Amino acid sequence: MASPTVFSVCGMCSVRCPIQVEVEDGAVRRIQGSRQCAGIQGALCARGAAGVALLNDDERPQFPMIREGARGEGKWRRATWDEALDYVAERLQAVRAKHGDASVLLSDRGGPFRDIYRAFLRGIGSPNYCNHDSACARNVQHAALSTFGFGRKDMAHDYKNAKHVVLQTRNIFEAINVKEVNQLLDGMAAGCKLTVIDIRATVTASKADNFFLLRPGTDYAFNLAIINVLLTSGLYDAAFAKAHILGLEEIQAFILPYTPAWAEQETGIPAERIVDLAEQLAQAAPAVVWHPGWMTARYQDSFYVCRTAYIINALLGAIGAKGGLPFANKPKDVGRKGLKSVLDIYPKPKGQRADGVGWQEDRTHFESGPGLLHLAFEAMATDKPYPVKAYIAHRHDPLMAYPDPTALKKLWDHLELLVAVTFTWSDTAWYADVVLPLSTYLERESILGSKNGLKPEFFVRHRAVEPRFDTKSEWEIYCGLAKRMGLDALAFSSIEDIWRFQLEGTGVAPEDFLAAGFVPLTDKPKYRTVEELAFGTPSGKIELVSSNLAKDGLGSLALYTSPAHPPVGRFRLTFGRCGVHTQGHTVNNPLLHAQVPENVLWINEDKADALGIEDGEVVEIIGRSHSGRIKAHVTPFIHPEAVFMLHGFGHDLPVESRARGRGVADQELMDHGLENWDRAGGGICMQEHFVSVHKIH
Ligand SMILES: Nc1nc2c(c(=O)[nH]1)N[C@H]1C(S)=C(S)[C@@H](COP(=O)(O)OP(=O)(O)OC[C@H]3O[C@@H](n4cnc5c(=O)[nH]c(N)nc54)[C@H](O)[C@@H]3O)O[C@H]1N2
Ligand SMILES: Nc1nc2c(c(=O)[nH]1)N[C@H]1C(S)=C(S)[C@@H](COP(=O)(O)OP(=O)(O)OC[C@H]3O[C@@H](n4cnc5c(=O)[nH]c(N)nc54)[C@H](O)[C@@H]3O)O[C@H]1N2
Ligand code: SF4
Ligand SMILES: [Mo]
Repeated sequence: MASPTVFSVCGMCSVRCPIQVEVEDGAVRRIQGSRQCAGIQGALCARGAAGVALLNDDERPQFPMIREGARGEGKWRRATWDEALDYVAERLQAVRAKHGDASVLLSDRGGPFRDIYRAFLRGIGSPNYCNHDSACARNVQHAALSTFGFGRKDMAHDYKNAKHVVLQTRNIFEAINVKEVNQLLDGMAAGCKLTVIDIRATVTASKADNFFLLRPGTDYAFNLAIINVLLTSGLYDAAFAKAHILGLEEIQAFILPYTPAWAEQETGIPAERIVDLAEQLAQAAPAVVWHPGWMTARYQDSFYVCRTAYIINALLGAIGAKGGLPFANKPKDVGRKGLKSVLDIYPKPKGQRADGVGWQEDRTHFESGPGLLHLAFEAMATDKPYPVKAYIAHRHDPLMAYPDPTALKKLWDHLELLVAVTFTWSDTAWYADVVLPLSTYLERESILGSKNGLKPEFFVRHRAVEPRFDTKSEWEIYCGLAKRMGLDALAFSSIEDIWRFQLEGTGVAPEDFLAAGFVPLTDKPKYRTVEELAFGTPSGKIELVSSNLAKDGLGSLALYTSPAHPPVGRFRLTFGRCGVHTQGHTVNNPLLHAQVPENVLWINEDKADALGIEDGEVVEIIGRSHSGRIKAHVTPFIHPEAVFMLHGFGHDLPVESRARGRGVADQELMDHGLENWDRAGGGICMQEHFVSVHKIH
């Protein structure tokens, strides 16, 4: 019997805020942010509050389903769990026998609960785990690795103590992480300045001290000019640079042509404003956060935008600084033992990855852990370096999350097995051979997670109520498959057994999570000094000049190439998020749908005028082979070269009555987009597409 208040974590997006769920007679009455968490204090975003609507929604997969008709036709056979798991296990075994263990691919959305299915994949003997990140933050991650030798999450953003925060391609008050939003608001209340660099005026921009509306795709020019000013005017932290930075002289020579006056031509931002920003930052240093960006799968040079952002932080001495980018602590950094990893039940498979990451020429500088999914998709069609014939999309909807779904389906048609594990319908689930329906986050528990930070912690998702339908938790699904496939060491029969396995030697017990859902591993935030830390680069320093990049024939900073202006009559297609939806998977949620039922097309008022388009009018947007109808949002607050729409709309599944036929899907307007990716950072270049907009006569 569940207790009246269950402490758990939200599952409406990938942030996983701590929550408390009030349960009455086996039903969820109310969800609020955890009152036990100082950074949350009861707060949730709108999506978190709409969790009850997800739970109560009947328009989600309710039982396992096996495809009967053609892929995507929507003819399903209802199956029992035994049938569905037997079916998947048998098909996986058949594919392994025919094409080898490595022919099985699994992709997900990353996160702290993935060890259970990664262990499953390892048990099978496949190295082909990928996450979603080549369509999200791979460029930032690789920029961090090349500059510091560790990942982007190994540093925190200390908004609360910052004196100046720069958000570039980052709309923090609409693309939300509740704790971060609260910290930034606290920081701003204490006098922190906010600078926003965007192509349109967002909610975040409306709160900025400095707002730069620049030409789409010219951020690299902007950043090079900032570096130019910092170095040529001696505004950088010379002592920090001497102690910790490698390659300053080379960069000093490289940036000489990239003056603010030059950048003005590119970005449209007056040179004196760029100089002024550099001066403001130098005054606030080292308590400065120049955000390196999050959704950075946008341009050919996005990797270098992220790298220059990190370089600017380094030049200001903000790396490792209080109020800057302090180092995130792992359990061992605060003298505690970390969780025992379920992943390590099986050794890392020895074979090479199908996406070529880590071994193929030009791909050695990429991080092999989550690989580059679009390249694994390519292998499905080419059978190079070897066949990929079974694919499990776990918490992943690549038909929405990658460009050009028509092309992607063709690649998937080479698969002998396509499985989707999900709690909402998605284009991918609809196209799958088997749908394994996951319980919503309120109806399932997870393995324990570990969060690094100034105060590292362990946390858990507790089951608040029993599943309304015939759905299961991840651990039940993968342990069930493991049992059927002879992977006995992974065939746990209860979640408590898994928790006890993970907690071995940590001094923490499963019961310790009941009171708050998380267990902090230290009382106070711990700031480690930069002197205490070895950078993971080959030189042990912050590498402005990177030997790893050079090995793959890449520049440490690329020569600047001006992004194309849209051809006459066309616009650069740009996209982003709003505060009340998560990607594409909440648009059919009754409460959230009521808030924002469809996306609209932001278009600059002068351009709209010239096309005779009025605010609110339905217009046609045309890509190379797809088009759609969408309401125009005519505004002065977007750069004239761009049109902008929210991502995640334009659903057409018959099982989603609310979302169906509302708005336009941006990914469909990105023909050949799977082939356009950044060789330096690995990210897809999703904003290198042009569209035309027409009045409907
Ligand atoms: N509410 C909500 N919050 C979310 C999510 C969600 O779906 N909904 N998703 C989460 C995820 S997975 C991610 S990755 C993050 C994404 O977080 P963000 O990256 O902050 O969010 P986006 O809205 O994708 O993009 C940020 C801004 O980039 C701007 N932009 C577009 N092109 C350019 C350009 O050329 N230059 C500059 N300077 N700006 C440009 C857009 O106008 C937009 O305002 O949000 C997370 N938080
Ligand atoms: N054109 C375009 N493409 C984009 C973006 C864009 O802005 N424009 N944004 C990119 C970004 S930043 C990202 S992060 C990706 C996101 O891409 P995805 O990760 O594919 O997006 P989601 O909608 O969050 O989740 C996909 C599916 O997983 C299910 N799901 C959600 N939570 C869970 C869970 O805990 N377990 C399981 N098993 N299933 C779950 C959802 O119901 C949904 O069906 O898309 C990227 N692609
Ligand atoms: S940011 Fe919102 S949706 Fe995401 S975990 Fe937190 S409350 Fe849930
Ligand atoms: Mo993302």
